[in-house]
Amino acid sequence: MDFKLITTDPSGARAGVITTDHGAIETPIFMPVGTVGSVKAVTQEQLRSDINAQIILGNTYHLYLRPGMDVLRKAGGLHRFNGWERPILTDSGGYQVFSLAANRKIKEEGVVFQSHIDGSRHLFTPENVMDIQRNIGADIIMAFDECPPYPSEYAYAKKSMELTHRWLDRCIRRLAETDPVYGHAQTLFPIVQGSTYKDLRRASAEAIASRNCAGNAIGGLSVGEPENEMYEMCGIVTEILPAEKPRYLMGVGTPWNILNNIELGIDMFDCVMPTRNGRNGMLFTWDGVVNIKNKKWADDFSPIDAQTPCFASQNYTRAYLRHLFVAGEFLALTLASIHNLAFYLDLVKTARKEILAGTYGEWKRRMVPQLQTRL
Ligand code: PRF
Repeated sequence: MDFKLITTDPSGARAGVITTDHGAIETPIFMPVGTVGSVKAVTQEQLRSDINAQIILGNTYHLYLRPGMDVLRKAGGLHRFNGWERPILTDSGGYQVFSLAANRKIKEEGVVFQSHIDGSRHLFTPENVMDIQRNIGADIIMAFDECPPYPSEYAYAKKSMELTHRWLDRCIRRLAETDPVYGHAQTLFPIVQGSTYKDLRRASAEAIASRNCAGNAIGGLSVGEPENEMYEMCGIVTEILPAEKPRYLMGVGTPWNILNNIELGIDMFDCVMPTRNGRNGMLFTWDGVVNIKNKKWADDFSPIDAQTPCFASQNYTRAYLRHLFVAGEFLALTLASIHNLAFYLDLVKTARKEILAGTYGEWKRRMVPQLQTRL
């Protein structure tokens, strides 16, 4: 993997290009979440041509439990299995195992947990999570970390962060001892933790930077803390992480969260919000947030969002989409997901243009209140 930082705007926002063996990614970028290897309700063709996704996410935790490593190996890896030929990033399970699994026990060795699907018992260690991600075959793979809940006591947050750092060294060692299964390169991103404590965030960012990996991630944010604390922690960390490497803020967030964090020097984002909230009738547009189930849209024959350059956004009316939701039609889930993802991709693409023009800060200050409007 290679990262070229093209420019840093006066505001601090960055534009760059990540190159992987499955193609290039223009940053800042939003990565649609395909937890089980599928971006819910959306086909690969729609992801490519309507949404213009450049990279999608998969989850180690889910893919390991189902379909399992045997099927993924036989398929030739996730790219072959789901037919997505562009880059893929897999999260390590270091978040899902804490948010989804039952009866989990954290030990130095790893995490013992019970599957949320059938209750079966499993052990994740830094070593086997690297092996699993080798078998899935994503281009970018994440270190095995612990994401402490918010709020966490200082002492717990510190112990947890130190464990994440020890686990990182075991991830790095395991990757050095093993080869990619499918021929293409796989790049490890370590994850900064430290909860909402400034000194821990600084210590973690320094520890992560010292491992000299090709890209770095920030975890443990957007877990219930106030937004201003997320921005404060993110700002502390991006000042320490090396400028010449991509920075990925995990699981964030709303359109305005993304714009504010881009200004803090973040290059990559993922979040279930455009798809999950979309399936619930929440639409993100350039004019603000729409609850499409609301009666007020019943006879609104304007496009979902005339400004988002996607077929669904421009050719389906708010009235029709509301009708589909009210009638419980499956197409509602697909159109809402396509629109929201196309909007998120258009948002970061437009941000990139503003960064390249050197006008990002001013543009962002205008856009944030507009995007937050409840229509
Ligand atoms: N760690 C990992 N994945 C994550 C997170 C984390 O802290 C978050 C936190 N927002 C989302 N996804 N491994």
